[in-house]
Amino acid sequence: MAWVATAELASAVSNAGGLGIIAAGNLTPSELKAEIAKTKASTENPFGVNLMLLSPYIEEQVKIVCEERIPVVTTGAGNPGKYMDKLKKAGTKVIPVVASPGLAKRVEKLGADAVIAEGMEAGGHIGKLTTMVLVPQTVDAVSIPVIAAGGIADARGVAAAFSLGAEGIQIGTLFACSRESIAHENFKKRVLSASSLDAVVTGESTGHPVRSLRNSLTKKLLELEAKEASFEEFEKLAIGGLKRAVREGDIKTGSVMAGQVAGLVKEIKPVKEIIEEIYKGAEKIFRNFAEMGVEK
Ligand code: TUI
Repeated sequence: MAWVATAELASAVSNAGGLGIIAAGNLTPSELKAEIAKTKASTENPFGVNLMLLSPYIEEQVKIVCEERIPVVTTGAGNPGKYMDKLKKAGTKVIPVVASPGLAKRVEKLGADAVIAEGMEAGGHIGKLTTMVLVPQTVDAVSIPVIAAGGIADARGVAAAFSLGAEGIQIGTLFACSRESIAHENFKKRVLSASSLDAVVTGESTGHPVRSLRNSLTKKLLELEAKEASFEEFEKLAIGGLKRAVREGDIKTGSVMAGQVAGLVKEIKPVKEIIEEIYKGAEKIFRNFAEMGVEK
């Protein structure tokens, strides 16, 4: 979650018993180093870094996570094969985000320690499959642990993910709206007021589909796509959109990236409360299943 998953959010998640993740996004090497230092100062627990493989600074970012001995790296928006050896040699566990069981198989062969199977319910850059079909097919395709993502914002989603064979879950949209998230208040309010149908997909025709909340930007982008406008014209509108929404609070012309679970997010809560509530709720669901004689 570029511009959202900062030291503040990552350390809050790690302090509350999750594995907080800093989004390297398009951060410059010095900005990433500063974010890692800030997180180290705010938690004694492990945390990870997400590398967005289309970043112009990706080579330097890989070098930094190796030097800083970051224990877990997740990757997004591509195949991390090229960086796998370097990361593994530094002792880093590599967990690529995959959008298909086929890519999960390929990264397992390359040495991935686990995969995050992210369904197209998720916000931001997405694949084509839903969590419901992607997770069990990925579980069947690989021997490494599968972490489910996309469409999870409460205990029911967690229980569903574990029922599909996942061994962990990743949460985005809900944490973006947590108290500790530094996302602009306008961004959080927009997510809170959204219904699930507001999370629309643009960029399908450019090969980089992105899910974000309906606004004047998505309207213009969809119009351009319908007109088969050039990639350059499309990019001109989209570029810098996430930062505009998240940091400047421009939720009209900015890109309010959020998943379909936006419709489930109703309140801004501290991270600790979110994690405790989800954990207790999932335990209760599985206790009920056990009492009914249903084995997981
Ligand atoms: O990466 C994300 N979410 C993102 S990245 C991002 S920045 C961006 N903006 C516009 C276009 C492209 C990037 C905003 N949100 N989530 C993880 C994720 N990875 N979701 C889907 C994928 C993915 C998709 C296809 C990973 C691999 C893949 O296949 C690549 C291949 O080589 O087969």
